[in-house]
Amino acid sequence: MSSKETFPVPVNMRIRRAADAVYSAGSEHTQIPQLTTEWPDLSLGDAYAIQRALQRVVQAVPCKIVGYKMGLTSRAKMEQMSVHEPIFGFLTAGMLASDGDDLFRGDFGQPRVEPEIALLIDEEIDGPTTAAQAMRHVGGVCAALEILDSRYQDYKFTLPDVVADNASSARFVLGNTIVAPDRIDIGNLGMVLAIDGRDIAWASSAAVLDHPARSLAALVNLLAHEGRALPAGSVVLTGGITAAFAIDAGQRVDARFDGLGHVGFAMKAGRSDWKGPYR
Ligand code: OOG
Ligand code: MG
Repeated sequence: MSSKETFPVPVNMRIRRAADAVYSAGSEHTQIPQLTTEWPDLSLGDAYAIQRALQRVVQAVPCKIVGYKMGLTSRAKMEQMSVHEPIFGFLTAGMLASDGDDLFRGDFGQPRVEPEIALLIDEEIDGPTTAAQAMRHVGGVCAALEILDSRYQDYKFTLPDVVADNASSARFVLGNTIVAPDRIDIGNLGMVLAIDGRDIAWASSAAVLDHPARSLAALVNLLAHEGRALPAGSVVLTGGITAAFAIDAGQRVDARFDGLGHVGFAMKAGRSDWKGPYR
């Protein structure tokens, strides 16, 4: 986007350009100014239109969409980012990592990590729905760590900025223990997050909208608002239980959840051949 233009740029073109800007920043691990500096009246509706345009660009790569995530669903996260409304973004095959994988600092711009409950969706869910109805479509629950990497300078954004940037999504690591939802009460699971073997945060999954199932229902209802259903086979990240923590090369991150076991990764120095979140 250029501020030198003297004629009004049609909104569709602005949406397309904004999607290209966040796509390039994500692919090149660079940071851009917030979209709202040049587009101060960017609405939440426009921001989700940018995210959908980004999703179309990503699918054309082609890169597979493997699920969705909710963000800003806990008070800890809302206060940390000064954004007080839950949002969603999409998850790609390129973002997925396994428990124990090594990640590389040079593959990210400004990485932060947060512990989450992940839900594995067995059957399509079409909204509107309630938390209890939505949970009937969940086949499994597992522990997760999300690695966020805002494409905005100094990791600062407004609500529409972060929505347009696909909710800062970069990578996520799933734990290997998958538990059937009727075998565990995900409403109040204790969790400890450790960096380099030192416990740095403790929380209950109840921090996520009082119950992570409510986060799933909120996602389904937000998608329904756009005329979309949550596909069978989706992974859903329900949102950070604690604030997010910056991570650097040489650090190791581990989370332990009641009933869901452990999930962790090491952040190594250097770069890998990882192609970024959109490949
Ligand atoms: C925005 C993404 C928030 C969560 O779980 O709250 C999010 C950010 O904090 O960069 O993923
Ligand atoms: Mg998150």
